Amino acid sequence: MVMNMRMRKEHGLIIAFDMEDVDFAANLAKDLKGAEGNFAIKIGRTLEMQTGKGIIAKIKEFSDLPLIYDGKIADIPYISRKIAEKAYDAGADAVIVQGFVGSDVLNEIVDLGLGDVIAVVEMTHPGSDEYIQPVSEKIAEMVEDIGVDGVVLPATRPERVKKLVKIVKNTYVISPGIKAQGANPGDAIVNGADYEVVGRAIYEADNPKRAAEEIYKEVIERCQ
Ligand code: 6CN
Repeated sequence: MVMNMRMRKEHGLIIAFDMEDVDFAANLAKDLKGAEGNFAIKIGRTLEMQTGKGIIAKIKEFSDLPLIYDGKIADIPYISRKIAEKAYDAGADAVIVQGFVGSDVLNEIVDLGLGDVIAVVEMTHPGSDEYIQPVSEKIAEMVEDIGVDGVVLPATRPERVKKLVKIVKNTYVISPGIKAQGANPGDAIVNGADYEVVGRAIYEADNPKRAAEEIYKEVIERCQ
């Protein structure tokens, strides 16, 4: 049985592993061991689809950083629980679940008690305004009542981060959208987020480890 690491409410950078090259991913995980900063790794579906859930165990073998499985789970409670169980069993410390699917799905995963549950409250892309944003305050209230561990809020809309963090007082906030989607390092953290999430700007950089350290430094400097 793999022990799961709980994440804390503190400043840090989550590196999105959305690359398709499994060896590159494993090497980056190894490289990040000595990196200067507070990091976690988020494994996305594009990487998972290369090998299946085994990629979670493989990255865990090479890394001592917290591992988040970003399946953006959004199914009926029974199926959602199964997906989360498999991810935790493979070594994920946290799983990401869509908040809009409703409280029964979130409760089902929280009740497993196998690791952190991170709920998506509002997304970074323009289409998030169409259906999610009009209800995201209600989603935030619902996930706060349930007692999830973390939430996703959009760094691409810092004013939304500022507003929504007031509702999700007891969870840590992770915010994607930095660089490739237009937000600047620090935009979410200065508005109350705890972690910023960066993918392409790190794994597509010439030196991904150095890019991670530099972006981390930029983020932290903005909150001092
Ligand atoms: O820095 P990039 O734009 O390359 O990657 C952003 C990462 C991706 O893994 C994407 O799936 O953050 C994730 N993400 C999430 C929610 C959201 O609203 N927008 C995102 O970009 C999550 N989790």
